[in-house]
Amino acid sequence: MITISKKKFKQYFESKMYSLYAQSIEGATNEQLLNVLCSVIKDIISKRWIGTRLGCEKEIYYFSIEFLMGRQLKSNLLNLDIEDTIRDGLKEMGIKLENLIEEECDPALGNGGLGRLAACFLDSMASLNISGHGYGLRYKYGLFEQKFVNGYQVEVPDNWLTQGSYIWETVRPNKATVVKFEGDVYLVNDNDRLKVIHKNYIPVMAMPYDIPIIGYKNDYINTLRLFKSEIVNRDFGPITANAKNHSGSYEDALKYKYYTEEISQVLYPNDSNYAGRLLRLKQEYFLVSAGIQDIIRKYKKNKLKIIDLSKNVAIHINDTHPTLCIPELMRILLDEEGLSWEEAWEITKNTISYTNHTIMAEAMEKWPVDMMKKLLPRIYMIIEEINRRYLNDLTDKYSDYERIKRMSIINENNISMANLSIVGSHSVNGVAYLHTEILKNEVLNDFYLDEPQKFNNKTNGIAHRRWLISCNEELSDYITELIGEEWEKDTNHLKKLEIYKENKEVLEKLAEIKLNNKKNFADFIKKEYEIDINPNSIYDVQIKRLHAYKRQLLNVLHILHLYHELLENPNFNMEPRTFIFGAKAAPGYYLAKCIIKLINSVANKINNDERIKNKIKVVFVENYGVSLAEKIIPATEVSEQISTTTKEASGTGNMKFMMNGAITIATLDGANVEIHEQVGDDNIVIFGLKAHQVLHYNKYGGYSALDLYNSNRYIKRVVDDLINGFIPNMDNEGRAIYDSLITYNDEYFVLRDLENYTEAQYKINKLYKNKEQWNKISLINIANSGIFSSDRTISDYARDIWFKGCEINGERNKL
Ligand code: 26W
Repeated sequence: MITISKKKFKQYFESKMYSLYAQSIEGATNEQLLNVLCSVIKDIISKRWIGTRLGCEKEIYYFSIEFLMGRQLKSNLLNLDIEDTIRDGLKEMGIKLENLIEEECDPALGNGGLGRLAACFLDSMASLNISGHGYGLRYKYGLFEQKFVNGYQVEVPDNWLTQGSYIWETVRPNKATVVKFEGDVYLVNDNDRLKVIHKNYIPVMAMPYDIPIIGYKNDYINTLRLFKSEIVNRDFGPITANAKNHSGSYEDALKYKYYTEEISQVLYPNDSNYAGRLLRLKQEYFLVSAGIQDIIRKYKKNKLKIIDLSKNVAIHINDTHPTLCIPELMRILLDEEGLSWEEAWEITKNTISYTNHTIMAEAMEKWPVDMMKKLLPRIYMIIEEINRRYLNDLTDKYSDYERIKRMSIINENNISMANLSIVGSHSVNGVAYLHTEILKNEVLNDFYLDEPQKFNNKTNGIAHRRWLISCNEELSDYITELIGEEWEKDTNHLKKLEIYKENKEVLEKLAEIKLNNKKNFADFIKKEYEIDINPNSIYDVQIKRLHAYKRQLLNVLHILHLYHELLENPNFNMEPRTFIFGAKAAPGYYLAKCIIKLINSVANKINNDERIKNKIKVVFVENYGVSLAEKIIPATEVSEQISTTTKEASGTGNMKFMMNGAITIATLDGANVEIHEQVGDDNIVIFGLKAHQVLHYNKYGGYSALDLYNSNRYIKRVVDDLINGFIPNMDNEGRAIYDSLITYNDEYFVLRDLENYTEAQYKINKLYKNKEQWNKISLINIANSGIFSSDRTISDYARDIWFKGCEINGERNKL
């Protein structure tokens, strides 16, 4: 077991202080102290990190263009089980661990759900002793920093590598590879075999930076390898023989430098809107080629036969962004390993598996044929051949030309990355039961009917070590006091908490812990925003990316309704409530930015309106991300999961709130359906259109927002607020939102669900009045949240996808 005595730690710390900064601890900045601490921990784990590599079982490689890792110090100390030793050691040197934890940067290398899920999955794979590694990009700039200026979102570049490097990374120059872009491809006959020559390409070096992924108290350390794009700065021999020769002019050299470095420069801030930018395609191929080459290099070093690749390696693509893994693996197996097409295709399909995270049409990646052909000539040739052979198979089986056209990978000069992902994978999974059913019966029905065996569901999960044990220590310690510590390694044990659901003392203690977390958060809000929130009010929270389908608009229209009710009748019976929002909008998403302005304008008006005596407060926290979520979620009582049913594939915030004892108000969308299944009708508040109703409206129409507006005065009242000046300085934005509802007929049924949502919120208000009942519901949600640990999710992926068919008497076979 990796461990260290307090005495040893202090010695290491002092000597590291001198070696890094040639100064003593006295007078050191928190940044310096943090760097020293992290560097001591890296030393402690380094031997074990290398050790974990040797002689392991099947290697899992998780490709994702986003990893939203959050801060690492606290979770590394937890997983190494040395937190108390380090805290006490630092204390004796006059240093507060909490200050260093707050000092650490929060690498925002992701947009939202998809990126955070990838991070939770890495934590679970390491904690389950699965040799699972991440491949991603080391963006110089992560997701923009959000500032509110006069209620408007303003984006500021996220210059997170202030010190030029990231404390937890280790650069691996000797593992660098070259990725080839553009150029021309020739097929030449080389003694009756076709040889592929790629000439005049632009070589870009992929420099690997490794971050340790430490398992939970199991001495198991995996790797997240992030690639940075650079000029090829050394001779890679034959690999770069046919590269485009540069005239060597300064301009040329500069142009080449920019061409290479811009690739891993910045994360695209779109959360579900395919922009089709050439640079994004370069990013996707750069990640894929660097990763696949790295896998094959390591694989061959282990003297394993390439023909057995799929027995020893599993490659998982996180949505379609890394889908070029399929033609890239084919390229290497064909052009470098000399396998036949059939052999190469069999291996590729059996090695790669794909997860779909959204049904939103605007999120579907469709790359123009010309763009692909010019940037990646060899890859395009292979995609074309994959499609030709696939269409052959289909035309042999089916005569429905329209259907075959829909299933084609290349269509109207666009390459459907979703279709390619399905055709080139042995497994296709959705991220929640309802989502997977919609994929099978609606969005991907053609493929499901053709190859049903590929489709399976893997309901998302969350790393409970970060989202409960680490961010809510008081609750976590009390749970262990009540039911023992087994739950920490197996969250199914949380179910044992149900025996306390009638235990007054336990329920009161839970309420006390929640109140403490609320007070801590109130202090944070006071310090950060000078806003006073009442810890005895209901903390009602909606934190997620700003998107019309997530319906932050429904939430704020309900707040406006309550506001009017209070203005009309100050004794309107409602428990004081604090509405907390956190959300970034993609910079080019105008309607989302209008809704941010609306929420801030409503907050400004309500928070300064004496007449309502603080019965309602609205707080929009700036720059929402992982670290803020870790502060807000433990203090939350009402979890807002109000997306238009069928639109939210799963959601994972919903699971984090449940595990921290919040009560969910939800539509039966995504994983809300499975949360409802776990807790039952009495322990969640459900409202809104059901999936079949939304699907029916979308197919056959019949919804008129205008009719609702004209027939319901409450709806009319709050919709008119958007344009009648009731909310100050909301001119264009109010009009734009009004038009999205009335003129463009409310695509996400906000007005259709408003009345039902208001009733549901009234039910929450009533439930809250009965403290004991509320606390009982809170306990039942915690007790039934075990299934939503990403350890369960990853066990499902391992059993059904990655290790499928390589069990020996139930045990995963060791290589
Ligand atoms: C091409 C632009 C783009 C970028 C990101 C398109 C789509 C995405 C992601 C797939 C969007 C995303 O994060 N989806 C979310 O994935 C979560 C993890 O599975 C789910 O819980 C959320 O419901 C889903 O919206």
